Amino acid sequence: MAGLRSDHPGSGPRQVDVVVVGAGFAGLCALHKLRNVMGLSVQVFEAGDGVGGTWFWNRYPGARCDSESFYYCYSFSDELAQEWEWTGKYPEQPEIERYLNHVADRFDLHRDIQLGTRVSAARFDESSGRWEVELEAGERVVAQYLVTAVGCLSAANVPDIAGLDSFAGEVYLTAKWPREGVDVMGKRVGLIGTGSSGIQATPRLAADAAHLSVFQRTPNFTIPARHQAFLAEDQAAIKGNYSAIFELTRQTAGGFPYLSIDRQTMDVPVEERLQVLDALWEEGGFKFLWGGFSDLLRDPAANEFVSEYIRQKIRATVNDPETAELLCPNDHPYGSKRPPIDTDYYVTFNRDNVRLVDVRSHPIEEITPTGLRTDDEVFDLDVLVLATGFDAMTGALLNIDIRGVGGLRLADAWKDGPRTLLGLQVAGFPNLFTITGPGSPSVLLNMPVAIEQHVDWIGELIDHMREHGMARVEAVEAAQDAWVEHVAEVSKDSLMGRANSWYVGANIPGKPRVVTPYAGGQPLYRERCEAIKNAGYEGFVFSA
Ligand code: N01
Repeated sequence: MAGLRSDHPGSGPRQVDVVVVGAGFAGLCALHKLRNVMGLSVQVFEAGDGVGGTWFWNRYPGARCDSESFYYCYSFSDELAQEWEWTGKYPEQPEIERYLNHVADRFDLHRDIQLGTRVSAARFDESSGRWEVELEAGERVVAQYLVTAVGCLSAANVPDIAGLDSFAGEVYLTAKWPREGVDVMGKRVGLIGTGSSGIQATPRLAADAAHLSVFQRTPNFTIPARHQAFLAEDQAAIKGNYSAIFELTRQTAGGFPYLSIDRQTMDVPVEERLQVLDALWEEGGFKFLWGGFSDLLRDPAANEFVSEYIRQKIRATVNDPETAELLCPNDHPYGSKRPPIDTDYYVTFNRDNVRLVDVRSHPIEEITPTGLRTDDEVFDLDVLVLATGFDAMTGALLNIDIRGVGGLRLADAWKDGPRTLLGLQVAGFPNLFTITGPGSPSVLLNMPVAIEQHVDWIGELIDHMREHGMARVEAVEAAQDAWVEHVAEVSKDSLMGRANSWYVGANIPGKPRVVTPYAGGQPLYRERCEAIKNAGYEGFVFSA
């Protein structure tokens, strides 16, 4: 029976089949599949006071999804897809949070989600073959399987800037924005960070603040989103076509429902190339990266052509030539970092109350009680906003003290970089599954597609074990080594390794530099997952 627990008050820790850590897109999907569909007893622990994960925490002004609403959603239920009405192309955070709460209500998920509960540790007990999961408050729960759904971008990076604690004004992380909102009306605001979060927040903060100083260390290429509200006919067209849309998302390299074009940039005459880029610029969104030419992440010359096209757009938009030049990226190829999508970012620098401060040439020296000091100037601030990113892909996993066979700590197993088989399992950590883990395509895909594929694969594996009377599964070290090598190999074709981005861990001091997501594309990844399954889970070892 779904939700059945062998609870014996007073006779040791609670026992369930599965503990899931996190109630974002991945955790909700896992709970639905494992409990509602497969009948396992599942307990989800969620640190936040609500469901939503990323879409619970990142409620900063301007937070909006960069993927289009109609495919950035679950495909596992036709009824859900038909009944939910997205209001427009790129939903804002509150709308996605409402969607995920609706999913939790509709599939009766809340009763197995314990909110406000952080998992602090998990230890595999070899004698029982069970995971002992420890909560921050001290309680323990025992489970046969431990499924992490902790998100790839959830461990916020607080920069190590001298004096940060001394600031007498208000400090906010975009990644942990207060639920009650922040009023910056009439205040002097400083924003550190110009990644996707900073780029989305800048125009909104500028609109309300008395003055906004954007402290930029590295300029970023961003493409206009061109958000539009949906009309009734847009809704009808989407809903009438949903099964084909979802099917396509499972086939394309990035999990988007668009076929990519096999066209090499430099093979196309310059005039035509520019026409293609103009049309994509007008359309907006991620399509700019893959919808015109297929070689931007492989051919440096093609990439430079497109990078220069974007720089020209910046120069044409920003009135002050010096500011425009500072906004032009020149240290990494376009798309080698996760490309942000914006609404009115560059034009915001034409406002009288906004200033771009180049902290590459003049580094931040310290935060003072009254503001921020660079090596050549003092800035008086009332509010400091940190849009300084995440310890991506491994941070949230390693924040839990996970110990496998022989007490091996995950942090030690991964001291030179994460090692997984398919991004789903780790040798030495039986019955642990890492949804969208390092070594899987995850962040390079439309996330819900990546999540559903992982959850289905895990569910099938658990079914297989139940059918064959197996209680324990573990990745074989040699198979894991081969996968890690394959992940490194496929990334060599991409320019991704050239940027100092969170894709390679370069944003976190001391983190090993490894291209962490699987860059071989969704079709090849799915093919590998299927082949391994069809070969009786080759590379995994089972025991009763
Ligand atoms: O973080 P980032 P993010 N002094 O790491 C700067 C997803 N996302 O939260 O580049 C000064 O990209 C840092 O500078 P530098 C998306 O996948 C999605 O913006 O290291 N600056 C950089 O400018 C995205 O890629 C959506 O030189 C410092 C910035 O902080 C990912 O999350 C929306 C600094 C961090 O940029 C991460 O984006 C938002 C310091 N000490 C995010 N430390 C949607 O889809 C850091 N920086 C809606």
